[in-house]
Amino acid sequence: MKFRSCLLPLILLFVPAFLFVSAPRSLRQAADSAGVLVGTAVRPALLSEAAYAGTLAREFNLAEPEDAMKWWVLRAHTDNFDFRQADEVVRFAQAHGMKVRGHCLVWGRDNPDWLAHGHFSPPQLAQMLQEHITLVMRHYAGQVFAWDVVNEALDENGNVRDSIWYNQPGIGLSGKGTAYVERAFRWAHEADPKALLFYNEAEGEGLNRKSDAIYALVKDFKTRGVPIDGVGLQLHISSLDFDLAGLAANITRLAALGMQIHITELDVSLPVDSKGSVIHKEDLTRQAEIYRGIVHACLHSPGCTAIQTWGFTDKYSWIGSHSRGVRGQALLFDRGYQPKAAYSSVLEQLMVGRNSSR
Ligand code: 9MR
Repeated sequence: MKFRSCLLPLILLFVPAFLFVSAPRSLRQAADSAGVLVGTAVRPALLSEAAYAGTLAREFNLAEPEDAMKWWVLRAHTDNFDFRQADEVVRFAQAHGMKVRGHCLVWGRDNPDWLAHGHFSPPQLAQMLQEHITLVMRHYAGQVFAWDVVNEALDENGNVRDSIWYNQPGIGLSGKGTAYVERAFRWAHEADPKALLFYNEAEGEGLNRKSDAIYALVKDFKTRGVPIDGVGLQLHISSLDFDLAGLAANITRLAALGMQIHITELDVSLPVDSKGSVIHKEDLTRQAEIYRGIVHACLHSPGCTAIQTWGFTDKYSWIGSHSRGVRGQALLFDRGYQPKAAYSSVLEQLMVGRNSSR
């Protein structure tokens, strides 16, 4: 007895400390240690589903309303703002210690009919847009820490897209390239000087004409003192040959301009059959490797401060209807909320953390 009681402290002294440090049990625990945000798009109507709400709160420290802060939800009717759905997401996030990203204040697509077909003049549109940016950002001041101010303003060649805000008829800056984007960022900064302001874009993640144009936009804005804090790289991936090296190089060059980079809408869709099951089982392994590579590319750059997926369960994703059911299974959890191989690879890579060559 006496012998055993002497031995115990000795054994404890030599057992390596890491055996007592439990491994992270969720993405958000691992992300907190790595010093990065891990987030997801959220649909408020689903918060009443226990598995949805439980998984969201357990795994993520960042939430972004998938649609609830868009014009077509906030302003379905001309003259009143309806913040109810977006407020639900914000309340849920606050109750669970999550940050909130806002998406999006200016987008040429998916605007309510009264706006898109209202035949407003440029001065009217300018006034409406400034009012929108101001009222929405002030409503969420101190609650939404970062905003996608302008979404998808560029086409695949890097030219400014035709849109109601640019040139159809525009807010008075038609034909002046990114001047309307600049105006929106200046209004946003006036509305909430503390919020981080992002330009969010699709298919400009690797090195291509569009990402060159984003780079030029940011460089121009920085040089002239236009308030911009970051670039959102959406990363809706549908090719299993995704160019990770190009992504890493793009993140590096944007960070060198002083930008924060947020990965904002990550999903990796796979071919599925009519029942929604993956056609090639091995795709799930490749998908997991792509997710791992993206987390690695983000953590490798101190400028990359958030990794967010566009939903988290394959039960609910925009991919199904968008692809007419031929693609799916793009997210980290399956339709029964079970973690997939992609989940494990994201968790493992978050545990590796920053400053690693692995
Ligand atoms: O996933 C979103 C879907 O529910 C909406 O119907 C659609 C139109 O508002 O927008 C989808 O999200 C888009 C995001 O806002 C911007 N980048 C592309 C996303 C997928 O289309």
